Amino acid sequence: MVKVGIIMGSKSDLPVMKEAIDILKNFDVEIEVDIVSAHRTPEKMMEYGKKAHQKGLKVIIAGAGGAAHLPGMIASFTPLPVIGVPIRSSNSIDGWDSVLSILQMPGGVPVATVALDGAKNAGILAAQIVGTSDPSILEKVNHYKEELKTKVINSSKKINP
Ligand code: RP5
Repeated sequence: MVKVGIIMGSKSDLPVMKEAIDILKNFDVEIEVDIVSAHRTPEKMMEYGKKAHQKGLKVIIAGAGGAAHLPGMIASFTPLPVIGVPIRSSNSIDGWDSVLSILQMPGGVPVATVALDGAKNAGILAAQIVGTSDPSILEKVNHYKEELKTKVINSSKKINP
């Protein structure tokens, strides 16, 4: 069953959002991926936001750049947690516009905003959310954390043999 919906405002966002896709596939989390534009397909965005929880999704990752309204607007329609990925897109001044558009949500409508182009962390966070009710995913996240630890310990040993 598909657990995580990954949407983005344009196909030009895909090279960044692919990092979320790849890490979730690595965790064996089932995903669906689509292009949904807040400004260019507003009806599709509304439909997606309203129906996401009925399809069984547990969390939505939404990426957008520039005047990045997609994550916040999706959050306004869905009861699911939304993770926003600000993207340094071709229409972004320097990335700050994307970050602030997603981060500065009004009280009552949260979007869990990751770093600029931080789609990998969005994927990990989504896996962690799914893992709260799926022990096999939780175990994979734990294993991933162990790998991170081992890499640092091995680097340290190389410097201080
Ligand atoms: C945003 O505008 C999209 O999310 C994308 O980051 C940016 C540029 O879109 P394109 O002009 O490349 O389609 O809405």
